[in-house]
This record gives sequence, C-alpha cells and structure tokens, in this order.
Amino acid sequence: MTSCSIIAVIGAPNAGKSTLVNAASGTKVSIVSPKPQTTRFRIRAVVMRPPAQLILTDTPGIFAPRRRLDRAMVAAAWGGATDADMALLVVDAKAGLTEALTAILERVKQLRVPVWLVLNKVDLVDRPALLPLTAALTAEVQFAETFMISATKSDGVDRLLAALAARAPAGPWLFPEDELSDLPNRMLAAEVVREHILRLTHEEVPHHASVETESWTERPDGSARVDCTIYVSRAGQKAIIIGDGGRTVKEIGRRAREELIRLLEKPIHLFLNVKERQGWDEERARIRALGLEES
Ligand SMILES: Nc1nc2c(ncn2[C@@H]2O[C@H](COP(=O)(O)OP(=O)(O)OP(=O)(O)O)[C@@H](O)[C@H]2O)c(=O)[nH]1
Ligand SMILES: [Mg+2]
Repeated sequence: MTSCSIIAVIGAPNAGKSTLVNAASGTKVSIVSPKPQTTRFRIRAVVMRPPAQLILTDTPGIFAPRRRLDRAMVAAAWGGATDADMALLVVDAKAGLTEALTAILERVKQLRVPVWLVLNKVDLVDRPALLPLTAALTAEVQFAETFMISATKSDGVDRLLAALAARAPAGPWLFPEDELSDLPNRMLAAEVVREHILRLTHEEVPHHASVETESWTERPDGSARVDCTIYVSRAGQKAIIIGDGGRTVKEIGRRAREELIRLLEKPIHLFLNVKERQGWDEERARIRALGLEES
C-alpha cells in the first residue's frame, strides 16, 4: 500500500531549507545562495522512498516583511505550512536562537500540523553547543521529533527522510514517480539566472532584482533559445548588473547557461536583457509572474 506526505520546509532566511530540499531530492530543484531571501516562492520536490512519496515544499524564509513582494513571500511560506501534512522547522545551529527565530516560534506554536525540529549546519558547531540550543527551542515548542543534520554534507538527511517516509499517511502518490519537481523550465531558467545575480552582485542589488523568462523556443536541432528579462529598481543597479563593458551580465549569462545545460541535458542559448523598472517589487503583475499570490 502506498503512502504520501506533503511536508513544508519552513524557517528563517538562510537556514538552509533549499539546501536540504536539494540534498533530499538528489538534484537541484531550488536555488541556494549565501544571501538571505534567496527563495521567493514555493517549490515542490518529489522524493521517492517507496512505498512512500514525500513531497517536500521549499518555502521562502520567514522575516518581518516590508515590501509587497516580501509580504507575498512570507504569506507563501506560512501558506505552505498550513497546506501540508506536517512541517520541518529548519534552524541554523550556528546562528542559534535569533530574534527572527523567536518570532517564528510564536507562530509555529499555532500550527495545526505536527512540526519536527531540524537543526542544520551542525558541521559548523561543536556538538555540546547543540544541547542548550535544542533545550531552548523545545522549551518554546513541543516538537514531535528533533533531527540534527548538515544539509551541505548530506549528513543525517537519509535518516530524516526514512523517518518522514515511515510517518507518511497511507494514500495514493500525488505526482508521477519520475517527476523531480513542479517547477516549469521557464521558472527554472529565471531562478538559475537569479542565483548567479545573487552570487555575483552585492548589497542592495540582489534583493532588487527579479528575473522573468519572456520566451522559450525549442529549435529543430534539439536546442532551446531562452530569453530572460532582469528587472531592477534603479539605473545604478542596472549599471552594476551590466558591469564594465557588459562584463557582469555576460558572466551571469555564462554561468546560468552552463548550469541550465547540465540540469536540462540539452544545448541552451540564453539571452539576457536588463530593464530598469522602478517599484517592480510593489507591482502586482511582477509578483504574480513569480508565482506568488497575495494574501
Ligand atoms: N556549513 C553549512 N552551510 C550550509 C548548510 N546548509 C546550508 N548552508 C549554507 O547556507 C546558505 C543558505 O542556504 P539556503 O539553502 O539558500 O538557505 P535557505 O534557508 O533556503 O534561505 P532562503 O531561501 O533565503 O530563505 C548557503 O550558503 C548554504 O550553502 C550546512 O549544513 N552547513
Ligand atoms: Mg531557500
């Protein structure tokens, strides 16, 4: 008899949620960067542990939102948790009990679904230091289970998946078993471009950049032409993304293209166009284009 569980992966920005989801699925479904607020919308990864199918929902990090975009992101994260059978609260063990995490715990208490605590980045801290942190967290919220993992090293991830599979409620699989994620290729391309913007630019630029795939054309030779637009809020940000003589945007394109070729296993011709669009992060259409609904 098959079983199936929808598991929301929630937590503060930069806790390692997307890294965990990628480690669990054995491929890259969600972009990762050292900067907070990397993930902007929910992405479902399908992880097969027959007879169980685990659907891990990666969500945006939860923080105090200011912009319309931020509010939609945080709403997507909490929405992910309410729609799920259970939730994993991923905590950066190095960062510990931050103010942001304290605020998240307050709302986690009100969730109706079971929540497991996943202490991540244990490779960065001494084991003894984990005990007071675990005690402080479990004093706040009654977690059904606690796991200690290193998502980058894939330490403890298998054990976590085995426990999730054992607990999955009986029922039919919701996705075809060879499906890795629910992310369409157009969104994947835009996300991979954004990942390299996050990696190659700094300060306010990454958070004011958004990427949309304008067109995707399959060619008779089996390759695809992909045109993406990078939206930024100000002329200065556009200049930074373009770089001296177009150096930065070329490098973003080169890295993104290489990665897309690897992920999609076909030749890709990637064209990037940078547009200044003041206030895009307050624009409903741009936010909807990211797959976010407003609450
Ligand atoms: N040392 C170490 N670093 C980790 C681990 N897991 C994630 N990281 C790093 O932490 C940073 C953030 O990882 P992400 O997976 O993007 O974090 P996230 O929680 O998805 O972040 P948002 O999408 O911004 O909410 C990246 O630089 C990761 O490489 C871990 O187990 N150990
Ligand atoms: Mg993420």
